[in-house]
Amino acid sequence: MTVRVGVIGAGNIGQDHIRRLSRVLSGSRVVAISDVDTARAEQVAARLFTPGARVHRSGHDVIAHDDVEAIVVATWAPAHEEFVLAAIEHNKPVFCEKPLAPTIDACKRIVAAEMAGGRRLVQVGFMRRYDSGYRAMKVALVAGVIGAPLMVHNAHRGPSAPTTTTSDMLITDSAIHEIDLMRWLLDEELVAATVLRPRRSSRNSAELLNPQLLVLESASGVMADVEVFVNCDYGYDIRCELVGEVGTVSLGEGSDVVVRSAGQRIGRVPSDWIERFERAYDVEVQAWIDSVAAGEASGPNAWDGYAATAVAAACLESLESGQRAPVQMDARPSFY
Ligand code: ISE
Repeated sequence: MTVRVGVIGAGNIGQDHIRRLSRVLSGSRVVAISDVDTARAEQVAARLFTPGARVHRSGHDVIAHDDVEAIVVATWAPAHEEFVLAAIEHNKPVFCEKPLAPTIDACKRIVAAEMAGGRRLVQVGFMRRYDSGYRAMKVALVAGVIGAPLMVHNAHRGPSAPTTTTSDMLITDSAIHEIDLMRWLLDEELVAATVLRPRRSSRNSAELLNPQLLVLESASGVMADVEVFVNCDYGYDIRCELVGEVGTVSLGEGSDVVVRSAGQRIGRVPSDWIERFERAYDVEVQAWIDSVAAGEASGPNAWDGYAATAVAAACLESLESGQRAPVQMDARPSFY
């Protein structure tokens, strides 16, 4: 069976998903594309990825089209809600890039609409759950190899940030990954957050609070720190070390080969997340396609999207106040 997919948003990640849905994965075909910039959507469609894909003027036309069975939402975050809600209204499975939505209220509206429809339709693009390194860490933790978890040290560094980056986005766009991962890895909720402001990098505007240091607390008392540093210049560097009572488990360094030569040991630092998590994205989107074909939702769901945004909201509160902020989160409904 081939799942006919409509993609809304043809920027970097949208294009990358169109490429993988058309050329890399099995069981999918992109039949419709839209973007706020229709000319860009047309260029992307013409660039051999998607012979025959129709370009629509609006994402709503993509969702409504009879030929489209499943939707990918890869627009900027504030537009996620309207398209995810429309997909639910049309009873079509939807893969939504992270964050599910930037505000708690928007996430709650999505959760309420999905529950009212009675069918799980939403998968959120937390691709790191599909990364072989993070998965191996979870396997080691669950197997008891390091004992009970106590602390997690994370770093989320990128080489440069667009001028449109705001201080809040270090949390809502970047650290949202670690927020989701900590919930998934530790298999418990995060209950409080503190955000510290180290000295600002002189390489960005004076308004941008970069880097930031987050401390997330889990219900059982595990503390996870997250360094978010979005213009470190040297590459895209993601780290995670989980400290348990009798051992630690860490992510590998993210390069496939290490060259030893002339007295040096050299490995590549990826240039961006598309390179670093290429395989995780492939596994993630293939799992989504397979779940659509099977008619059974899987992967991070709308509730996970809501929970991550609720923790991000506590981080934003702490960034503003300088105080520790408790996470306000509803009880998880049995639907999830
Ligand atoms: C970006 O939006 C992403 O989604 C990347 O995964 C993340 O690492 C980066 O920091 C964000 O800006």
